[in-house]
Amino acid sequence: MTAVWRTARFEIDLAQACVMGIVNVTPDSFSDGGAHASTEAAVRHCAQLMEEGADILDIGGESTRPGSPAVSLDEELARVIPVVREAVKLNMPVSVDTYKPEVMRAVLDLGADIVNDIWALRQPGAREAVAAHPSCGICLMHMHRDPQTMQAAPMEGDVVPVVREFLSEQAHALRALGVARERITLDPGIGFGKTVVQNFALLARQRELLAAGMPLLVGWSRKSSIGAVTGIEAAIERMAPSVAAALLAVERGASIVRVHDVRETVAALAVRRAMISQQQGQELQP
Ligand code: PT1
Repeated sequence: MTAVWRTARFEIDLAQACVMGIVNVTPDSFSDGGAHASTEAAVRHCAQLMEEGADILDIGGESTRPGSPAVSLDEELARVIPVVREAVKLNMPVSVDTYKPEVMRAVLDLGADIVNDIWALRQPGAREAVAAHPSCGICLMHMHRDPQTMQAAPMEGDVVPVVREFLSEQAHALRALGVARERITLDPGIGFGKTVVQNFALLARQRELLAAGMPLLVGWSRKSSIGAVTGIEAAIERMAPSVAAALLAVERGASIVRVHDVRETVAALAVRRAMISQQQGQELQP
C-alpha cells in the first residue's frame, strides 16, 4: 500500500489519516454582493479550514447532492477560478471538485494540486486533461447514474464488488494513459445512487475496496444516510454522527476523509492516534 499521494506540488503523507475540508463556492442568494461576495466568503473559508487543521482543501463550484441542478461551464469557471487563485497561495494541497475537463485544465494551470471527480474522469476529455499534467493527484469516485437521477433508481443487490470493480477499471484506464499509481485515490461515493443499507455495507466492508491497491478517500459528512440512521433532519445538525462515520471509515482503512467539520474531525482522529500510540507501546505525544 502506498504511503503517499503524489499531487502537483505536494507529496501527501498518508501514514496518518488526512482530513480534506469542503469549500463550496455557491452564490449567496441572501446578499446582492454577487460573485465578489461569494469569492471572498470561500477564500475566508479556505483560511479557516487550514487553521482548523485541514490537510487538503476541496473547492467545488457545483453542488452534486441528489437532485441538484447542473451548473454551466462559464458559471463554474467564474465561481471556482478566483477562489483557486487565492487558495494555492496558502501553501497547502488544493483539490478541485469538478467533472468538466475545461475546469480541470484551468485550475491545474493555476497550480491546483488535485482533481476530485465524482464522474471518475468518464466525461469526454477528462482523463486526457489530467494525464497531460506531469503529477497532479486524482480522486476517482463511484457514482451510479448521475446526480439528477441517481436516487430515483439506486443500485440493486451487493454493491461492494460492483464498486470495487468499477474503481479498479477506472484506475486501469487512467494508468493506461501513463498516470502513475501514486497519483490516484479511490472513493466509494457514499450517497451517489446507493440506498442507506448499501452505503453502510460500503462502510462495514470498506476493506474489500482496498484490494484495488490504492488509498481510499471517503465522504460521509452530513449526508442523508447519516440523517436516516440518526433521525436528524437538518444536514447542518449532523456534525457528531458525521465525525463518528469519518472515524469508522479511517478505522476500516480510509486514508482521507472529506468533511465539513474539520476541527472536530481532526480532534476525533487525535484520540484514535493516541490510542494507537499506546497500543504500539510508544510514548503519548503531549
Ligand atoms: C464524495 C463527495 C464528493 N460528495 C468525493 N467528492 C459530494 N470525492 C461532493 C446526501 O445523501 O463523497 N467524495 N463531492 C457531495 N455529494 C452528496 C451526495 C451530498 C449525497 C449529499 C448527499 O445527502
